[in-house]
Amino acid sequence: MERKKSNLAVSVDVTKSKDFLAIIDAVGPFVCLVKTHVDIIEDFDQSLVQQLQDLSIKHDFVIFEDRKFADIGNTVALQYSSGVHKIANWSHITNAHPVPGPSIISGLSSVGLPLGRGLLLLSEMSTKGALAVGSYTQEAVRMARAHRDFVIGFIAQRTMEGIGMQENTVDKDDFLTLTPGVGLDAKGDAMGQQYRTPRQVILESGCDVIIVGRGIYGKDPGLVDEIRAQAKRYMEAGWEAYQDRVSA
Ligand code: BMP
Repeated sequence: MERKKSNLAVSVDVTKSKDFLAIIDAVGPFVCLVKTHVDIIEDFDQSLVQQLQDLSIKHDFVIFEDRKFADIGNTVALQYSSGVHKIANWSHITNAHPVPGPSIISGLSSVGLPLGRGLLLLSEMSTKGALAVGSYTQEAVRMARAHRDFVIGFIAQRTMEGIGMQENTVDKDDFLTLTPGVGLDAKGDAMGQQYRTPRQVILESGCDVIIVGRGIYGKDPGLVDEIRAQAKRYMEAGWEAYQDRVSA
């Protein structure tokens, strides 16, 4: 993030590998991270993974497969390491719902730790009516604190710093907060998504990274110049809000 002066992550939720790679190559210079949902790609094969890794090196970004694991330890270890996608082989970080309890972290870390991978826990969600609130969020943060060797942060709507801690605790967290539900032009979509601006997310809510999908690639993945311009716009808005937060 510091090297590229970017706290922008782009979520590339398209179904064709040609569009997927074209968007990533266009936004690459502006992002610290690319977030994927490889299970929506219709023509997925292992060569796509190789090309994604090449782009990650070319543009210096981290790869995050947004897999949202949510099962027992034994099952998530298999889903993470095996199957068609073999996520652990190529995705630097992935994420999990804390709903099964700490065993989900043990299962995933048995695969990911030896490979130097990291995990994000979903302690909140951006959607209307989300159930990840209150004590659920607090327990997610406690789970993360108990597994600092593998958990590097959260998908959440605000910083999780200090949540669930006793008052006067001197212990400080050092987790990242990556936040989806970010848009400069829309307030939401027709399926419950809710958007806030980079300023609200980074400056007011103390998050670190903005995750932007449709706000950048829009409706037509072929408009590469427009996608590049939007990526630059979101990168500048995110970084300016971050600079304002750290200098406040
Ligand atoms: P968009 O900016 O187009 O709404 O996309 C948001 C992305 O972030 C999607 O890939 C979605 O799966 C993900 N996401 C989210 O929107 N809210 C959450 O709480 C967690 C997510 O992973």
